[in-house]
Amino acid sequence: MGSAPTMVEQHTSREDILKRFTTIEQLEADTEKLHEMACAVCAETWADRGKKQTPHCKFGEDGVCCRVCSMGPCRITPKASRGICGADEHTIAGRHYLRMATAGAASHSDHAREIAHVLRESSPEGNFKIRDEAKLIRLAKEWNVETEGRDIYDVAHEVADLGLMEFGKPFGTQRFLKRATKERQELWEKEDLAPRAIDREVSTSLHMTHMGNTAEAEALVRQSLKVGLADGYGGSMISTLFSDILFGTPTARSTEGNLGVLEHDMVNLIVHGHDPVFSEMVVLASEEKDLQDLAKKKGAKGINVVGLCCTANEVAMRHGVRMAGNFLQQENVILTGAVEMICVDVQCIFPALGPLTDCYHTKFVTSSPVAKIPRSIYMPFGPDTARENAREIVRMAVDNFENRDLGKVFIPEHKQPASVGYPTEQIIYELDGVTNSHVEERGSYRPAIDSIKSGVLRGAVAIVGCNNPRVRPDFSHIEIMKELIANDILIVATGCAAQAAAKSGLLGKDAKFICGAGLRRVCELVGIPPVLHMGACVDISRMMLLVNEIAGDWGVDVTQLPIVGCAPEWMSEKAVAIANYVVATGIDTYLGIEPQVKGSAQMMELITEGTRKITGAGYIINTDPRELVKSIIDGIERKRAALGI
Ligand code: SF4
Ligand code: MSK
Repeated sequence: MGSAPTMVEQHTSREDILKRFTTIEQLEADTEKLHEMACAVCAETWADRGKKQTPHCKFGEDGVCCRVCSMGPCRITPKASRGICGADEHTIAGRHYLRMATAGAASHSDHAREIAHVLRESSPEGNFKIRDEAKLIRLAKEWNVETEGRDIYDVAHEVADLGLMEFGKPFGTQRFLKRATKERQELWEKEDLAPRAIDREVSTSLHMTHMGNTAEAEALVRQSLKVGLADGYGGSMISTLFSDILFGTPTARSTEGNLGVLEHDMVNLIVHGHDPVFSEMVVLASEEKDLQDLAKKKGAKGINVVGLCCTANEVAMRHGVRMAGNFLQQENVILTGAVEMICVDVQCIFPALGPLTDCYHTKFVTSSPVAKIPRSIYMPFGPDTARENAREIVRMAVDNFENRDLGKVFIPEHKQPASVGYPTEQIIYELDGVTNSHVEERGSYRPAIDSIKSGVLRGAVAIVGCNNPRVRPDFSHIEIMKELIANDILIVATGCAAQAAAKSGLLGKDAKFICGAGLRRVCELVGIPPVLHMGACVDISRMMLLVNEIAGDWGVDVTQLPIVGCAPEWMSEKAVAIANYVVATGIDTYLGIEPQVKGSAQMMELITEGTRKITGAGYIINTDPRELVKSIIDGIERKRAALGI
């Protein structure tokens, strides 16, 4: 249980409390100072390249440039309303949108496939073991795998095989669709949105968008929803659940966030990317005594592994590893001059890290054939050799400590305490504590539902996605979160949005002092922060499970819940896949960056209103964060009014 506020806390003004957080201006000042240092060593940053790319190509921004065949490229202009084949702006923008969703679904799902293969290779003596047997057994039973009297690894291998079949099975739809409410399952069936094998939906989407196939915008939007669902209830859900089985289901733990987690007197090793198979091993290797001793022999106090982007989320919530920051912080860590190595696996890795690390002593290690990058050291990483690979990587970082150039070092001091690791199980366990003080009996959604019904909590928002130089980076994340919690709206956060919260201090328990009275009471009763860290991008599948279970317990459809999604600064194709499965689940999704379909009135209508007629939800787009947050609050209040609460 959380503690009541002390007398001091009760009498501290909101202004004083706000001083405990790192402001956007402080974050920007740190970045500016680091960018000045980049200039001094002739290194280029995203800000320099961004200037050279501005203004952006209007055809690309509007989604009306097509190059899917070599008769083109074709652009839609006032004097050319169709491409050479006759495709109009709706077809061109729609095809591009579906291709984005497809690339996103393929990326999450290929990540999942790797993890399924690792589960298949798991063994008691091997590098990868089963850490959450109970979750494995529950999943085995759900999938009708015999568990009685069997070795746990035999069960794991059969579950892994079934998981792998989800990618290519010739018949049937995704197994995890059954985790949605009955209403959703029926709707997906009726609307032909229930995804078949993941690879089938990816292939069909690419087939549909090949020259000379689908030209109807609505059909392209419908397939975007379907391929999105193949990600959300296929690839992402498999990835999340299999990771929990292999590495343990996360639990609440304390850590810190922002560049101040780098240490002057330690070997700083950054893990960046998405796949926990890689980062888990590096973290474990860094704890081995001989490597720690080697670091001391080299003059360091030890090895400081810190995370970046979604890898930060993965290792923070399972090990408490500290988090250096989000997507646009990846160059900043190098610019501190204090990083011996940045090692990466897949997704969201700037190719710029190659030339940038050349300006410093930092070693840049890539590990996956999926993400080979010029001017990196490529060290392939496999399940059989994982421990040796990881030890080699750590040893290389340690050896590099003596090459640090102290004249180039500047570590900004800002860092904030953060509570991380709130998967579905932990959230419901904590929220059940609002009315149930018997720890061992907790596990019901009723108290959470009752808190929303009574208005103590007005609702919940899932804030997800990247940060993006098209807007003021992190500003929207931080300002929207502050405004929502001040209005008694609980936040669950993943990905780089969660990292923005960590950098500012909003994942810390002090954030309760800037909440509305209702949310603050909940936070104090159960000892949670008002922004709950739920994990990486693939863990948005956890959010889908949470809303489906709450809707099921409440006895309403998901569309009726005062729960919405928000991606204020999204940038990646994965975000398009995510937004599609969130909307397909019946959850309104508020976007702060416009999808690149503005040149098609039909597409704009379809993604904001058209999907509502199919799934009951759509996008609400506003590039002004203050207006965006106001529309979120209004949307939640409208849903409450419709429910009569
Ligand atoms: Fe042009 Fe049609 Fe080819 Fe696209 S598919 S490049 S619009 S001819
Ligand atoms: S890492 S997809 S920048 S959230 Fe998942 Fe961050 Fe967006 Fe990559």
